[in-house]
Amino acid sequence: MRHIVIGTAGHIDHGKSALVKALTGTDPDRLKEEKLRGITIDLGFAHLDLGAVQAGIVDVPGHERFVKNMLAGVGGIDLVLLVVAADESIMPQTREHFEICRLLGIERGIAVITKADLVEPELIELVREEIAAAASGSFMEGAPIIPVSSLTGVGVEELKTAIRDVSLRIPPRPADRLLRLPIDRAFTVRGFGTVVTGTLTSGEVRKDEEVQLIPGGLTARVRGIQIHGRATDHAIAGQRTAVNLQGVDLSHVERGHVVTVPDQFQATQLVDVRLSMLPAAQPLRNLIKVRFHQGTSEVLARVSLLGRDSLGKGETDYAQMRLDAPLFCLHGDAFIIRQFSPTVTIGGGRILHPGPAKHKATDRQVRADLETLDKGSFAEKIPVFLKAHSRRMLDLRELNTLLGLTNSVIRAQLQEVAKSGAIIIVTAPVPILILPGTIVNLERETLALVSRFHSDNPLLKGISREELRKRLFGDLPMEVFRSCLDGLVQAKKIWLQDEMASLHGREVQLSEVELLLRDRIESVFRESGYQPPSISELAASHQADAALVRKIYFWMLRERILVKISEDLTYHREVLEEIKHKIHASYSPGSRFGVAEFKQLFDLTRKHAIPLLEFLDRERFTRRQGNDRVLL
Ligand SMILES: Nc1nc2c(ncn2[C@@H]2O[C@H](COP(=O)(O)OP(=O)(O)OP(=O)(O)O)[C@@H](O)[C@H]2O)c(=O)[nH]1
Ligand SMILES: [Mg+2]
Repeated sequence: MRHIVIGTAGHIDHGKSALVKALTGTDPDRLKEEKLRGITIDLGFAHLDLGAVQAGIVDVPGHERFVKNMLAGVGGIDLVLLVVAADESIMPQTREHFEICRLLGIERGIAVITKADLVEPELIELVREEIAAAASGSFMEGAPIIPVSSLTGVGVEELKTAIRDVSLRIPPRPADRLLRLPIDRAFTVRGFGTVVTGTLTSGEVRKDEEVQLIPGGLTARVRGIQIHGRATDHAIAGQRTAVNLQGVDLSHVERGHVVTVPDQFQATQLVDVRLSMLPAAQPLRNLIKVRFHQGTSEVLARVSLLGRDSLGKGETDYAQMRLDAPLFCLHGDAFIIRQFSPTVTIGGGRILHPGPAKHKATDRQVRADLETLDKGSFAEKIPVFLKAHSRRMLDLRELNTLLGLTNSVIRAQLQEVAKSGAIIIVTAPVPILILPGTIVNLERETLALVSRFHSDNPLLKGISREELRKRLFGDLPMEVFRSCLDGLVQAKKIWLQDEMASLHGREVQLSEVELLLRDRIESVFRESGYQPPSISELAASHQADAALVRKIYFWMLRERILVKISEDLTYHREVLEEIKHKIHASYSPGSRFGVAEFKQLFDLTRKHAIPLLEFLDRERFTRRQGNDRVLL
């Protein structure tokens, strides 16, 4: 069974609502005022049961003052019924509605000549010719044109057959996208609470699942779903859907909000677009205010043209829209713009980037990037999205905020892009996508920083890993840092030892003077044996620059020539080895000895003996037991 959504379109009073009633038995005009005035004001809905084809019909108003309502209804439709009254033929809103369908990228239509009972057959033929001429070169070229009388019923069955035929040829909506249900109506039902309706443009929604409303970010639970008035557990893309939301108050929900999956999307106030002006439109001046329609929402916006003062009638170019209020849209979504006043439709196009940076109007690269987002393949677009982000990388989730694909689809597609070498995927809980050039730059900066660190700190072995990360990768994900460093280590450009990064192959080189001092300090520690000097004593006795002594002392610690065992006790490594030897020579493993014995063995005072014993405990050479030590 195929589910499709049909929209009516056409001039006021041309018989759209009467046609919906003739097709379905439902009068789509539901408001009191509509019945009173005999015109449609807001969207109306009906269900057309054609057996294998189940269609939701959205009936739109023809009055020029209500085109904004028409726009909220026409967004998600698969097929348009372009209604033209036989006694009036094509009129201004026939053209405006038709242009809107064209700009929104609607791909299929059937023209219906209504009120066929009112005119002679020759006139119907004239209207048919006018419609064919207007449709030429558009998505409706060659579309069926069917005369109908809603009054007598003539042509209604033929129209149903045409609708069934066209519908069965409509490819199913791609199943690769996440849930989006742009709300066109919100109301309360006694005993149930808030209900929203709309055309489920992508994905699916299930009973009891959690959903989010954007903008606003409120979450709710799906308490019930209805399709064409029947309760169901599950609705899919292409169905007119009513959702009973638990946990949100009606006052927080309105037309223009979108029901979607939780924690994935956010609204935007800046979008990059491809904008086409209608042939009859006034030229659009840079930064002029317009009405921006997308999905079921309408916001005011300024059009920032790229390095030009105006966009003339019939012209197409890239532009950035600054929206007055947040709106939820994705790459590839269609939109319409209408003049601020008087409100007429002047153009429309496609969203290229739903969350870009602000552009400099003169930046040539911007135009090239937008062209790729407009015309490029998926693999060509991804690097542009990465480039457009300030960090020049995105995690998979962030990228999908722009695309709205299902998890498995986006993962598979990105694997393909990575295989081509256009991006690098860094493994992380949420995989991170980076341009190869960004990694190259980070590696170059890392090498430069390490080598600068070496020249500033010649006696240090290298920069600590953590400091390196803070200085260069401060706001970048840990995994990116790790991957860069690993890459450099594998390429034998960096040495990583004891959490210290140094240039590969680098040895700390001491100057002549430093070498001499180093030798002297070493012999002092060797010769003083079990009672080594403190560092201040050391500096004083050598009459050398205290800072230099300190520097070399620290270097010797890092090189493990000296070992610091407590705040003010440092031993030569060999002396410590000797101490261990001597203990082994005097005791067998498992035997005990006390502090006094230890003092005696090495001829030590408490000042040296206690820190030494504690050091040996820490080294797991001995273990303290009461006041004694056990040799391990
Ligand atoms: N004789 C005749 N009258 C029709 C036919 N279809 C509609 N009408 C009449 O035309 C008038 C307008 O019909 P609607 O269906 O309300 O027109 P509409 O296009 O929905 O108008 P809006 O929604 O306001 O744009 C009504 O008085 C209908 O009875 C038809 O096939 N034959
Ligand atoms: Mg109507």
